[in-house]
Order: sequence, then structure tokens, then C-alpha cells
Amino acid sequence: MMEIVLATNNRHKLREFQEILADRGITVVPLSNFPGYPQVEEDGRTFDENALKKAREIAAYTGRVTMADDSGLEVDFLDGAPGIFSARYAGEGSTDAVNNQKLLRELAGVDEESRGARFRCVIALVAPAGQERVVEGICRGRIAGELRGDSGFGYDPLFIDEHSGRTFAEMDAGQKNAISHRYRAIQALKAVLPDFLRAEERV
Ligand code: ITT
Repeated sequence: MMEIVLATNNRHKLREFQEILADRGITVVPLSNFPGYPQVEEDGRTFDENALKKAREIAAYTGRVTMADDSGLEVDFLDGAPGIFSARYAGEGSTDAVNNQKLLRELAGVDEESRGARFRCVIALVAPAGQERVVEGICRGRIAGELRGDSGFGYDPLFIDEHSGRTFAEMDAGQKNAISHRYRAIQALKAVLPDFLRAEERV
């Protein structure tokens, strides 16, 4: 059984990783197992930079193979915003509800065809000895005109999956986790893992 530390403070991400990786021989180890872990400042300019920074600092602290997820919503009409600022779109420390209200305001009066968006998830995998991989997953959809559904987190009540027409918050966890950007990034992660682990054995 392979153990990988997940460098996140977001309990929703933790649960999604655990569910998506449940039967795959990979145990997701939460940061809470490492009291005193550093708070990583997300000052990168891209998802890749932020994911790598989080994974590197936590791998160095724990001495364990670590992965980090940097993710967000990119809205076409807003030229990719909120992007890397998704968690703090309406200001530092803002809640999901306030971020969603801001997004609705920014898109007020924009018609349905122009409300395209994508969720993006970048995962960095880092070993303490220095090996690194970066993978990503995206999921296309569009932004609803009002909040719909109450499962999930973040922008889920506003993100309409283009195939089902339902928002992520109108799906149960199993349905979201079978199609989401995070699911796709984790599939890409699994594809690079054997080679990564073989190289670790040689370290
Ligand atoms: P960590 O950095 O500790 O992992 P965080 O929540 O700050 O936690 P990010 O910096 O990657 O993580 O910001 C991700 C934000 O993007 C998140 O807070 C949501 O607003 C949004 N987001 C990402 N994935 C999402 C999803 O599956 N559903 C809804 N919103 C999502």
C-alpha cells in the first residue's frame, strides 16, 4: 500500500482525493497527521507554481512523498478569472457564498451562450529527494444564472456540467467525482505514478 501525503487545508479536497483513490492501493495521508506543518504562501503566478510550492514545502517538512492540488474556475467572459484567485475572489478569507455572489454579479446580464467556463485542477507530486511531476485535469461547463444544489463546495452550485446539464452541487459526490477536473487530474497522476515510484526505489 502506497501512502502519499496530501498538502491541503481544504477538507473538501481531502475527501474527494480519498474517495477517488479509495480502491487504488493509494492511501491519502492528511496534513493533520503532521502537527506544526508550515502554512504555505500561495504567491505563484500559475496553478503549476502554486501546486509545486505547496508540495515541495510539505515534502520537505514531512520527509514523505507529497502531492498538492491547486485548482480553480476559469470563466471565458472574464478572461480566465477568477483562476488562481478562486479561493479569495471576493477578498482574502472570503467564503464560498461571497465568492459565488461576486461571480453572479460579474456575469449579470451575460447570456447563456457567453457563460462558458472550465474548472482546472493541477496536481504536483514531489518526493523529498527531489523528484517532481505536474499533471492537470480540466472539466468544461458554464455558469448558472443562480445557485443550484447544495452538495460539494466552492463554485459547485454555479458550475453546470455540459453533458448532464446539472450543477456539480446537484450531483452526489460519486457523480461529481466520476467526471470532475480533480478526477481527471488524478487519472493523469496515476499514469505517471509507476515510473515515479520506480525511480524512487533507486534513490
Ligand atoms: P489548499 O490550498 O489548502 O489546497 P484552497 O481551498 O486554498 O486549499 P486553492 O488555493 O487551490 O485551494 O483554491 C481552490 C479554490 O477553487 C477553492 O477554494 C474553490 O473556490 C475553487 N475550486 C477548486 N476546485 C473546486 C471544486 O471541485 N468545486 C468547486 N470549487 C472548486
